[in-house]
Amino acid sequence: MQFPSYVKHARLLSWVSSMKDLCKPDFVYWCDGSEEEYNTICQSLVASGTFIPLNPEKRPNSFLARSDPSDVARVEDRTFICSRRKVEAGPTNNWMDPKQMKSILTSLFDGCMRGRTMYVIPFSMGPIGSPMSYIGVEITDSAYVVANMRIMTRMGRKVIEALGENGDFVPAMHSVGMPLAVGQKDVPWPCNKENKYIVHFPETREIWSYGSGYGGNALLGKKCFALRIASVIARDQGWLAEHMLVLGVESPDHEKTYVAAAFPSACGKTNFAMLIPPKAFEGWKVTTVGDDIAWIRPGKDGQVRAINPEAGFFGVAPGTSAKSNPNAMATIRANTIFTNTALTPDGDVWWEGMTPNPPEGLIDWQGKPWDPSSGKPAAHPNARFTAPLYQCPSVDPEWENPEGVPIKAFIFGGRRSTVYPLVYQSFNWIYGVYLAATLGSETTAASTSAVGHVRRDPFAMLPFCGYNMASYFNYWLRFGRWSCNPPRIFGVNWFRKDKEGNYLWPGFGENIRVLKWIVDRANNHGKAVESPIGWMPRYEDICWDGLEFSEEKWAELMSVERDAWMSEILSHEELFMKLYDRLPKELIFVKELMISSLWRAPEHWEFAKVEISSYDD
Ligand code: TSX
Ligand code: MN
Repeated sequence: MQFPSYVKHARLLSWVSSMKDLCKPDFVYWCDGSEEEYNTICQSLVASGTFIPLNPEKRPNSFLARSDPSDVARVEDRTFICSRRKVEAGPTNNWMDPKQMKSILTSLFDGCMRGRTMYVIPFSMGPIGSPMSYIGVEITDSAYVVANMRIMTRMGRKVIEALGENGDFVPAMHSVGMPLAVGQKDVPWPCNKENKYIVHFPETREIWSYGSGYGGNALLGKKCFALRIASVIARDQGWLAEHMLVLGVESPDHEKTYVAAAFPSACGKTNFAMLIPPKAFEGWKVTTVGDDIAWIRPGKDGQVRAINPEAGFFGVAPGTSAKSNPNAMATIRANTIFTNTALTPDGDVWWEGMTPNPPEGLIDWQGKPWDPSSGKPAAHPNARFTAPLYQCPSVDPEWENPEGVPIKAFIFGGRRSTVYPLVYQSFNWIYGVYLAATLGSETTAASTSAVGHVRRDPFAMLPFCGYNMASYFNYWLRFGRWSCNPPRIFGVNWFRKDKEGNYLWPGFGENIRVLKWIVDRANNHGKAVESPIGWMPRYEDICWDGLEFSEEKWAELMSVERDAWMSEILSHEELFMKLYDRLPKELIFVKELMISSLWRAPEHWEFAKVEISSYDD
């Protein structure tokens, strides 16, 4: 079998050749990344029944894929960090000895591509040639993966050229784990129902994924490379690979400020990345650099800069609507792959939350006529769209700047119906690391555990950190010391409720009011008062143009209750206990200082009562 003559990279050629010998595919195909190739791949997916072409009038050049019902999400219990020492993976990751894992994988991959084509996908995370970018090569037996990788990354021959003869790349092996015997008919969504492995070797910087064709399990540039492997490379090289969106805020006088924000799942991260300010905020604009991952490093001038390593959105469809996120709806108007949404009779897609009422005659995500009275959703709750980033109306003009964009603030937010105020600024970097390390979010119906239970998700990185989480906290503390003017750190909570269970804050576009205060603070000209947990905006520090919101409601939304915080801090301690052996001492000290601040402040801290004399000494 002949490899393309334009590939001159000896290590790449020998790796592909040895993987071909191991997996024993019928064919090997090197992806060139061209549009013709994309069209050919999509047509072959239509022919195999994996893709359903959507109505070109409604959704040009777009397709619907239905996965196997057993292969609908990332599999965290099958995700492994295989460092030589278990302590390097830490208590929050699954671990196995790398030699033992390699031997399991070698036998699983032996002959796993029989009857299939092995695709070689060279891809760049970040703009090709940027000093902040990294190259990977994914080998896969899934044409669905090829089509998605073409949208999500810069892919193909131009990456091979950037790699040259000696460039560094991360090898990423993927198989759906379903070889075909001679004459055996394929299925639309091949996968392995019994056996799945999502494996990372942080020391040798390799990824091996077996048995799943879905999302982060199979599109290896995203969570596996850009977060788990990149977090290790970043630690070794002095930068950060974070689970963060990046957005720009432009004021009416054209002051542009970029921020990066981390949220656990089901907090509306993509909606925030594409926020449209309300009418009263005319002249204000939010622009989108990325909605999921940020690679961040201190520039030569000490200014922290970020790139989005991705080139597309792999977004959760349910809940996305013209009301919640018009920019996302415009982004997915064409050239989009939908996975596990419902299908309308006129060949378009639909999901829960897209319109108030479902259209009639829907076909559900499993391809069956949908019965609205069944109580089952028409689209899978984790249904996705894959769409190019440049199609987003709010795309930032600098989104492909090879130097990245300057980051002035880090924002961390969770879904918390109680305890946490709408917004606060940490006193300093160390308090900010505490805030991020103790990030938590209430589970929603979309998750598997009890609704309303707080799950800790430090830095929104719990499933995505490729090394010991406590070492990661320590690394963040060190990172702050290198930067002479590190980004300011903020906490936000769009989801606080009143005693009747109503959301106190309107959220969505109105979040620009919070964002304005944050960028004002980050640029050193916003006002705030000191609360027991950090700096906070008073009612008069927020711009209320075009929104009726009472001072009383603000006091409730922003209150800091001693008792609630005491039990909250106990729950932080639970996390700290789990990470005890490497936990940075700074986090213990901040915890103690917060307890003492809460005791010295009024039991129910709110702005109306903030006077120095009211502090109980
Ligand atoms: O995405 C959300 N954001 C961020 C938007 C920029 N959501 C959806 C989360 C599900 C993934 C929100 N939901 C937000 C929010 O700020 N806030 C809420 C809670 C909420 C829901 C409905 C209303 C208000 C708040 N409705 C009315 O007030 C009418
Ligand atoms: Mn994510």
